Amino acid sequence: MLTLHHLNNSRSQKILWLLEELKLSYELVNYERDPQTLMGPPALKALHPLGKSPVLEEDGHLLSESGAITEYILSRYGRGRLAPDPTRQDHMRFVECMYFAVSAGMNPIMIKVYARAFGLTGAPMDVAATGELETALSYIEKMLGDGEWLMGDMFTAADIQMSFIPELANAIGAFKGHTKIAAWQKRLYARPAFHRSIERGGTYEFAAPA
Ligand SMILES: N[C@@H](CCC(=O)N[C@@H](CS)C(=O)NCC(=O)O)C(=O)O
Repeated sequence: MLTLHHLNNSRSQKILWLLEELKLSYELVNYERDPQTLMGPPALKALHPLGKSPVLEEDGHLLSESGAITEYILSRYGRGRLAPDPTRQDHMRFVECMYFAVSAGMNPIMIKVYARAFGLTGAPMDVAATGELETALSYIEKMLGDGEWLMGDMFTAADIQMSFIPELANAIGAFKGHTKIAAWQKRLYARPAFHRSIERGGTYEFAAPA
């Protein structure tokens, strides 16, 4: 049995959504952010040395890192769903998206979050991160092109993973004018599995089309 250790208003929502898209059976353990500090509770640190969510548990084994969890779920339970076949040319882009979503796409956001937390808004590193974030968002916009999803007409786990970037960019006031991303978000939030993930996990405040 799979168990997802889920923190409210976090990227753990993507895993919940993925589990719902694949219609897998799983248990959910909910953790709440501290309303003042927004940090996860001590129970998350007691669960795993990194103290972050998501954590996936299966038969007593723990897996952290949303990208790794997504890859594990797809390879173990996906049966070819939500990913282009590796022999297809666009599999290359799929893999790129999966890594971009947790690295180059997220890095400038985290720099800006820390800059704000430590009173460094407007400092050179914050300004540089603003530029990098704009580049990342423009790249997502370019990948979407005139397609419905990142892989054109095929909805994949890359759409789920990547959706967190504009959500967070919006949450820190750094999203404006990317109309293709905004239209894509509307399609994402219309998916029944997304709604099931909200019903199961509770409020998800980042789900606001920018
Ligand atoms: N690289 C990790 C990052 C995990 C992470 O930072 N999770 C945040 C929520 S989005 C968290 O648990 N924050 C609570 C805390 O730091 O106390 C992943 O992709 O899973």
